[in-house]
Parts: sequence; structure tokens; C-alpha cells
Amino acid sequence: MCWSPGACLQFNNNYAYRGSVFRSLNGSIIDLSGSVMTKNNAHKAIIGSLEDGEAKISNSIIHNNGQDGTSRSLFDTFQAGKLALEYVTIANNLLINDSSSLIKNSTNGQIQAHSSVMLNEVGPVYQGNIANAHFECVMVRDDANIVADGTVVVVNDELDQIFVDTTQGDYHLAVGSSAIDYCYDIEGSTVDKDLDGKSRGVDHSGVTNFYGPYDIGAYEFDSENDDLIFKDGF
Ligand SMILES: [Ca+2]
Ligand SMILES: [Ca+2]
Repeated sequence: MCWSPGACLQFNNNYAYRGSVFRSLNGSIIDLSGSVMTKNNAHKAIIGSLEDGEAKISNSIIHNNGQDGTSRSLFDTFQAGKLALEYVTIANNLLINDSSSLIKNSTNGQIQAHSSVMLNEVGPVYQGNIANAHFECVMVRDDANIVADGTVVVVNDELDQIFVDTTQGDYHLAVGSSAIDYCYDIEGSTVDKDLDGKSRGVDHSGVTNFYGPYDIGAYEFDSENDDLIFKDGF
């Protein structure tokens, strides 16, 4: 548990050749919830390298990594590596070029991404065997290589239409964000609070539900407080 709502775990300014935040090897399991990962760099797999190991990441924000412009991916998997993302916000990461991807599945790894904002600034979200990856309730810039039976939506919205203020690292959802009331309750999900400890699945009366009342990414839109901020700002 975290002593206060928000980012319990911070992974900042790490560098490694491969996997600057973690490497999951030979059956090890990493479970990260409530983390913010920023300003990390690596030659390959800025955040995590899954080498016959597993990682589950939920209620977390992965932003402004790779600013030295050397990395080809945020995550790599090798052999039987497994990566599961749930309620994760990914934006503003700098990968090396169009042959980069947020997730690279080099061999036969298993990828699952649910209820997440996964904005790919260059290259696709995913590279690898499409049969081994499942994306459900995910917002992307480009859906190349993403399995067709998932609920994935391509958006062109500017960052300040989606989030409150990314220049200040604030990835709460902006008023009118397309991430609000986006998804249904994913089967098997164990996440019932957001990164601030607020309930998931709050049905905002002013927003038509896209697939359902659950917001995607690290935060559920707080209609009471976030609307007050909006009103104060005007
Ligand atoms: Ca909602
Ligand atoms: Ca609604």
C-alpha cells in the first residue's frame, strides 16, 4: 500500500543497455502497481526486458522516456516472456525511429494490454506475432500489427485534449478527453481503484459511454473535482 494516493513508486533517470527499470529473467514475476516511470533511457527496452520472465504493470504512467534518442522500444520480450498492462498511460516517449515500437515481441512472448492509453509517437505500438498479443480497450495513434478482434481505437487528438497538462507531468484526464467513459469492466481485472485511489467505472453523466463507463489509463476522471478545476480555470 502507498502512504498517500498518487505515484507510490518512481523510476526516474535510469540507464542500462537493456531494460533500465527492470529485467525479468527465467520465470521471475514482477508486479508493479502505482508507478511513474520517466526520463529513463536504454539502448533496447527502455522500461523492461522480459527474458523468459513476466511483468504485470497496472495504474501506472510511462512518459518522457528515451529522451537521449537511442532506444528502439519500451518493452522487449524474449523466449516465453509475458507482459500484461492494465490501466497504464503511455505518452511522450522518444523512440529511435519508425522501426521502433512500444512493445517488441522478439520470439514467442505473450502480450496483453487492457484499458490503457498507448500513444506511439513513432512506429507501431507492437511488433511481433499478432496471434500472441491481445489489446482490449486501448487508445493508440496507429493500430498497425494490432490483433483485429480487440477493442482498439485510433485517435489523432492533441495531448492537451486528452490530458490536463503533460508539460507538467499531469496525466489526469482533461475535461472532454476521449479516454473518459471508454471501456467496460474487463473480465478478470483485479484493478478497482485508480492511481489516486478513486473508484474505477464512475459513469460521468455528461459523457456518452463509448464501450462503457470505465475510463482508460492511470486515472479515472473525477467529475466533481476535475469539473471544479475546469470552472476555476475559467
Ligand atoms: Ca468513467
Ligand atoms: Ca457516461
